[in-house]
Amino acid sequence: MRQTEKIRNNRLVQAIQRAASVLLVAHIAPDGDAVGSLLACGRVFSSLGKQVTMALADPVPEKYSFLPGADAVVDAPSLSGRRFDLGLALDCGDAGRMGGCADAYFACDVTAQLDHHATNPGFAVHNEVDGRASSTGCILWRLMGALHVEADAETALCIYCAISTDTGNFCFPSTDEETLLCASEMRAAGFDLGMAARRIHLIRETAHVRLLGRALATLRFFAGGSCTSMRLNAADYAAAGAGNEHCDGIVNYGINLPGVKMAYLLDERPEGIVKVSFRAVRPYDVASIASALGGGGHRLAAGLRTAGDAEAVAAAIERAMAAQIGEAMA
Ligand SMILES: [Mn+2]
Repeated sequence: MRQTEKIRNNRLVQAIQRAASVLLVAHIAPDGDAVGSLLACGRVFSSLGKQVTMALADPVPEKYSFLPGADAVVDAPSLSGRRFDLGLALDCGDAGRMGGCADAYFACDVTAQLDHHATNPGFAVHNEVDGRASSTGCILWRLMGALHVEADAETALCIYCAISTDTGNFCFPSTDEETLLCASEMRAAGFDLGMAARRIHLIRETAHVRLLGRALATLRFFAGGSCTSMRLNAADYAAAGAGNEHCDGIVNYGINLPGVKMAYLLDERPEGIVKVSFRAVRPYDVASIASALGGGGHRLAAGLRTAGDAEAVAAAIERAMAAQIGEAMA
């Protein structure tokens, strides 16, 4: 069994040990890794006797509000005029990701960060950045090793949230041996996995499920069954009682089907805006299809917003997808 990678930055550990007051910040539009790492780090530093302030520029999302300490997170305006020995940023790929908390962070006597975005420019004095780590939660776990702090059940729950969300519930290829070792140690600390997994990974908002039902009713196969389309419009949102945020993830139902290589979800929004989400599996490439129509993204996940006619956009997408399938067959 491979040893956990150690924190390579001894000066970071010393800076933490010296600090009496610490400001912890994670990124805007916080996800499970941001919230989980922030709350776990807060508990670890509190256990070391430090004065801890946890801040987020945006509120903790409702689905993570059950995590221990979520109600102690403060907003950016409440930091004005306060000073801290150490500012530690978590899961922020660049300083702008701190949003309104950046000013208070850079006003700290010493700055540090834990992150796993390969493009991180190293904006802190002490940077612990590893682009190969599956989550910031895993890097925090390394730091806990360096600080000789063991996870209690509450800290373990927060780290489980961080690592399970950033790995797509341990499905993404970033789920390495270290991730599973970390998960194993968290499991042993005794948090309620069944409850946490249900809250974080299984429960969906009712409006989302109703909207999903309407999208699935439009599911159509083309290009010999290797591509799918789904459609939504303003009437679907109204019938489902759904808002824009309830569309998240619906396109995945179109790609996660046997034999399907590419999928898109076309969403006719009010004011004549057409929103399209694309998904592909290797070696197909939806980024090129999206960008040809004015959108962008990654090869396997891309998006598009256009004022174009919905039928013309759909026809262009299906031609481009069918062409890619045809090339691959040739
Ligand atoms: Mn992350």
